[in-house]
Formats: sequence, structure tokens, C-alpha cells
Amino acid sequence: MRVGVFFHMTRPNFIPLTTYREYPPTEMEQRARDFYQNLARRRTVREFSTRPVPRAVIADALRAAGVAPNGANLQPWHFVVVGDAALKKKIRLTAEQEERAFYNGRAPQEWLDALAPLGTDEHKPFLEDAPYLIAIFAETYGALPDGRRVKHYYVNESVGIATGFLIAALHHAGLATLTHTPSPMNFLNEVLERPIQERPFLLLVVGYPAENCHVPDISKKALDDIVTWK
Ligand code: IYR
Repeated sequence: MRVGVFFHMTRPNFIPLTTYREYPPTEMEQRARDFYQNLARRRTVREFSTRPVPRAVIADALRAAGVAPNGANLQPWHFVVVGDAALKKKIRLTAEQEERAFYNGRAPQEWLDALAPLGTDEHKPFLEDAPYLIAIFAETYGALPDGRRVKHYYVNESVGIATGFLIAALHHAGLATLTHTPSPMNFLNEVLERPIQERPFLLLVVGYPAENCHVPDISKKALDDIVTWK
């Protein structure tokens, strides 16, 4: 009896799965193909238009990020959407300062060689041109109002998956993105006034591509080069 009461009291609240959809096999194949082909059109761009984008689109894309699977559903992420011109300028100037050091000595030659096909350098005008920068933070632990800490699990995996959802959602909506990782990134805590338990994960540049935007002529590995079937 006692065991029964205990079990009943600690049983998590489960609800019927009502959101799952199964498709007939041919429709499934078509959907898989369409989704892949749509994602394959996505390109990282480094030339952004200054045209404004609807804030509601950013909000819905962030909602998509927020439903990502994650460790113990503790949702260890925080997103700072930067649309303010002065803040963007500050981020650009600080990022460029770090990148100058990176490209002029900090980066080993092997790294610079790997980046050569992308044509990147220390100049980051897109950090001001693009209407939105989304600074993605990983919450290394949760902080309760009374100061106690809540342990977070699989933080990198969780935030990486959420970022993937975000990038896919923005692409799906018709916006271009650039996954920018100024190194080191800790200046973002200061500039964006985020607490120390939040570790900058990535700076996502979001907007329309500039008119006549060009991208590097690079390609992806073939399926057989990335997959082993057993
Ligand atoms: N953070 C630098 C360098 C850089 C590093 C990698 I790995 C890239 O894929 C691209 C750039 C920069 O943003 O220029």
C-alpha cells in the first residue's frame, strides 16, 4: 500500500502523444527529399543587406530553437537579439580587434590555410550591416533566485541542436545567416550584460543577403563519404 502511494505521488505527469504525424511511405520519401533540397540551398553569406527584417520572423525562429531536444529539458540556452545600431557597432569593433590578432599571428598557419577558400579576414562589416545579430549563450548552470545552482546536462549538445533548429527556421523563412565565432567571445558577456554562468556559444548574423552577394565556390562531402551503413 505504502509503495503504491509512493509510486503514485512520484509518477511524472504523462499526456497522450497527439502531435506526431505519420505519412505514407511515398509521401515520406518526398518530404525527406524536399527538406534536404531546401536545406541544401542554404549558404552561409558574409555580405548582408541593411534592409530590415520582420521582428516576428525572428521571434518565431527563436520559438523553433526553444523546442529543441536538450538535456533533462533544462533548456540551457539564452538568446540575445541585437538590433540596436550602437550595440552592433560595439560588437563589430571588439570582434574586429580580436580577429586582427587572430589573422595576424594568433592563428596557426594550418588554420589560416583551412580558411583560405572562404576568403575570410578581420573585416566584419556584416556585424553592422545585418539588421539582427543573435548572440547565443550556453547556460553552464541554472541560477535560482536564492543563488543556488541547478546542474545542467549536455549543454554543448543542447545548445548546438537549438542553434541548428534556429538556422534551419531562419532559412525556411527566407533569411540568410552567418555562424560567426569571434574568438575569444567573452566580450559578449560584458557588451550584452549577461551573467557569468552564460557562456557565449555563437553569434548568428541574420538578414537578407546583399544585392549581388557572392559566396565561395565550395561543396559538401557526398553521402558515401559521411555515412557508414551497417
Ligand atoms: N573567427 C574567425 C575565423 C574563422 C574560423 C572558422 I573555423 C571559420 O569557419 C570561419 C572563420 C572569423 O570569423 O573570421
